[in-house]
Amino acid sequence: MVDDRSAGYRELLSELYPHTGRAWVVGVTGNPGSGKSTLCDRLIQHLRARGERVAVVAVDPTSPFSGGAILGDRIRMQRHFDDPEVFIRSVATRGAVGGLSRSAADLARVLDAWGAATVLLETVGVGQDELDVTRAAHTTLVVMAPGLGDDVQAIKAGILECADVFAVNKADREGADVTVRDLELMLALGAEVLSGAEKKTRRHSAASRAVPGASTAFTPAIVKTVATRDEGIAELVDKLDSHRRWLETTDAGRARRAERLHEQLVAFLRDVLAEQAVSALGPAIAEAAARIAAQEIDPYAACDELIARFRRE
Ligand SMILES: Nc1nc2c(ncn2[C@@H]2O[C@H](COP(=O)(O)OP(=O)(O)OP(=O)(O)O)[C@@H](O)[C@H]2O)c(=O)[nH]1
Ligand SMILES: [Mg+2]
Repeated sequence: MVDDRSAGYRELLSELYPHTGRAWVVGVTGNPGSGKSTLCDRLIQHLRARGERVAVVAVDPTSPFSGGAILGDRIRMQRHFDDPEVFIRSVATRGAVGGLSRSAADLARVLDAWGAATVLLETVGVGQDELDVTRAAHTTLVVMAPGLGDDVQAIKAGILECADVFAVNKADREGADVTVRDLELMLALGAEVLSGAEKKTRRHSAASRAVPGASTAFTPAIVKTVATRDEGIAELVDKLDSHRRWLETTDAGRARRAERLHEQLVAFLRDVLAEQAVSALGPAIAEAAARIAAQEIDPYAACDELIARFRRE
């Protein structure tokens, strides 16, 4: 119901809300084929071993041809399907602006209410959709694999700021150490830039000095894994746990959680407003588009006109 946004889903989410707030949401992202689903399968196994209830939402890019979700994830995580304490679901991205982020955050909430201790959100790639999913997650795991062409250059954009733990998967293959070294270098450079910025803000604000630990950024961990052979997974779980502890026990961690909730609210507001505007304006949007095409009006003025009209509705 929530995934389809059937009538009444928002009321349902509101009713579920008081039962949420306990689950730890982990976003798992990385290039196609890097081993995200196989790693999720292992993570389920390790989390189940400590008695946790686990949920997985695998977000598949909607095929431009069939419009359906690819079911690779189900195959990779098949052996957990008859475990009643494990819930696995594939959802398709819709291509609508903000649609994915909202859906992923909403689904995570439903599973939180169900009692999942951990919710894994698997997404492909590092585009805008994935950054949105990251906003819905407490902890973001970025999966890389050597020899896939997903060298550090390729993931630089955007992901550095949101990666909390890196798994260099397929460590049984050549090139894993190079990938680890590249990542370390990139993180060191990032830390340098960050600490420079921090020094600057500190000079200007006495407040940041007054809050102990307020500027203690989390240093992302890098773990080599072989998902197919269950190697490095215990260490990976360990690193994910330490990020969770950082979120829960430090001022910087708590500030980050608050910031994410704020971002989520803004994203939700944007979605709902856009939805309401589009449905209220109806054919006026197409008319404005036609006028833009005929060079009668520029898109900026058209936008202002539409907003003014929406406000009058
Ligand atoms: N050699 C090796 N192969 C692996 C490892 N982990 C996964 N694979 C294989 O890599 C292929 C892709 O794995 P998936 O888990 O489906 O990767 P994915 O990132 O979920 O893929 P998409 O969801 O399609 O983006 C499968 O054939 C896996 O068996 C590993 O550590 N070493
Ligand atoms: Mg997958």
